[in-house]
Amino acid sequence: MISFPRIINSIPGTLGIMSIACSQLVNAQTAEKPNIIIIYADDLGYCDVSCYGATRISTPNIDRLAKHGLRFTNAHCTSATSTPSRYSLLTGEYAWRRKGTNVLPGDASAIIQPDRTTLASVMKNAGYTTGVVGKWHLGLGHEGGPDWNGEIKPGPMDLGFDYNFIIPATGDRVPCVFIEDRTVVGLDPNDPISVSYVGKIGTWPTGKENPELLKMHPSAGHDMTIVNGISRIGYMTGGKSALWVDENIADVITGKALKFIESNKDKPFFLYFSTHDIHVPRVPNQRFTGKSGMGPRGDAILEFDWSVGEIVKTIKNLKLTKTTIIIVTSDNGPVVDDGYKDEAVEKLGNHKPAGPLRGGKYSAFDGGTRVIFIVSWKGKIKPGTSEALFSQVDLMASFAKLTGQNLATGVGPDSQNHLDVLTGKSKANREWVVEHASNGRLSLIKGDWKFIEPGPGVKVQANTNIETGNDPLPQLYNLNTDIGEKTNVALQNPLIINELTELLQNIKEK
Ligand code: NG6
Ligand code: CA
Repeated sequence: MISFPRIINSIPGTLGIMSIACSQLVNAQTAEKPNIIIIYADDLGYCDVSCYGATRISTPNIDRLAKHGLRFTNAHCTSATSTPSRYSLLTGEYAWRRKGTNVLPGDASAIIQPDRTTLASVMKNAGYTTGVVGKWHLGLGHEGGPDWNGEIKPGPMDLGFDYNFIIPATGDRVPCVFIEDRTVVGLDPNDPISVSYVGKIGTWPTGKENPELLKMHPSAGHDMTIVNGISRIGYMTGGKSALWVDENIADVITGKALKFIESNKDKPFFLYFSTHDIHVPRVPNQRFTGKSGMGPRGDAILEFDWSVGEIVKTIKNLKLTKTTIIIVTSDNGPVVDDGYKDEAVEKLGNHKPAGPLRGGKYSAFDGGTRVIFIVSWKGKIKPGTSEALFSQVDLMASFAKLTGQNLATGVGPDSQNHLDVLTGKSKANREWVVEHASNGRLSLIKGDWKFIEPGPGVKVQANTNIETGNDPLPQLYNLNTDIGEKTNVALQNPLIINELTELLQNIKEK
């Protein structure tokens, strides 16, 4: 068993054998090396868990973690959808600075190149064993996409992860297979996989042609190849022995995460555990079916809470509680109907996934990007609530600092070190954060103010029924008195509009 605190020397030179990415880091002396686990939910709303105010649903494991840790009320992912938020988390750069970083199809090539320093390579450089388990959604392979039947490269292992067990894109996008290290898990070479996002390939039925075969029907899109009775986005054929079973995804990936923790318990590890819950299609294990009374969306929240509980229990059993930082957060805000008729709308009742916030996933309003954010580190982080402004983009610089490293110039360009805010030692948070809506619109939060840049577009997204935040005029809200962004006070505050417009422009041009 490891004694606490663990101190490891990062000696430049002896680490010279490590990847090119590491040469972009400046190693510093001695530092503390707690294990770090980021549990990254998918589409979980600000008030989808009971410690953030949900009353119809109970999430005891997340609540317990919050009770013993620091619960942030003003923490943000960088974008209102998955790919860009994950891009920022791993690169320390706002995704809107780069083309091609919006929601990716399942056959996209890698959007982070192997020469980039990532959150994982920063941790690896500090001597950590690094792993990613769960949803990836950052593309794989060279231009033209991954070779599903061969070696899948570049992938997480080329971006600083020693281990990966991933869902290539999303649960609702083909191919519906897991990848471990560089190959598709359980693939029979005599039954190769073909994937297309252009047109139908092979003979497998589609939701459009054979709706009678479906166990869950789409409400929008999602009418292409049927896998396990659910039609998806994209077409695939082959790889029958490798197909995942939706009901078992949480069990499988939680199991892999636990195994990674157990195998690395004696040395510092970094685990990015990125769950499929509570994204569509929502098909939780039968243990959770009907348990929330809110249909599959609520049941998926219970399943997510279970996954969190398994991680916490394992850390406790291994006596690693005092040497492990656990973060629980989400890639973007909530959506109720996200393209399947899964009773989420009908059974929502008075549950408000975004609580007092306006909008949700995809939106420029805070419902899109203000997320649950809980940090626990027993003995090091004082339990409580933090109202500090915090952004996921800062984890890279903050963990570099924690492990005694400075990021070289140009690395993680938008990531700032706010370790003391993260650990509750300081309230001196970053001055502003930028939020990015799915249509590309940017917002800026500075102090009490939230500014949404003007632009065209519909006010309400057709299928999801979510308010986009689009307005041809600038919007300004005082989040301190109006967290629901109900009263636009732009006209009354022309000087603030000017200041924030200019600041946002400067940030864009940085
Ligand atoms: C949308 C999908 C939605 C979801 C989203 C990405 C339709 C109608 N909607 O295009 O179901 O997959 O993309 O979600 O196809 S995310 O959380 O991965 O960003
Ligand atoms: Ca998401």
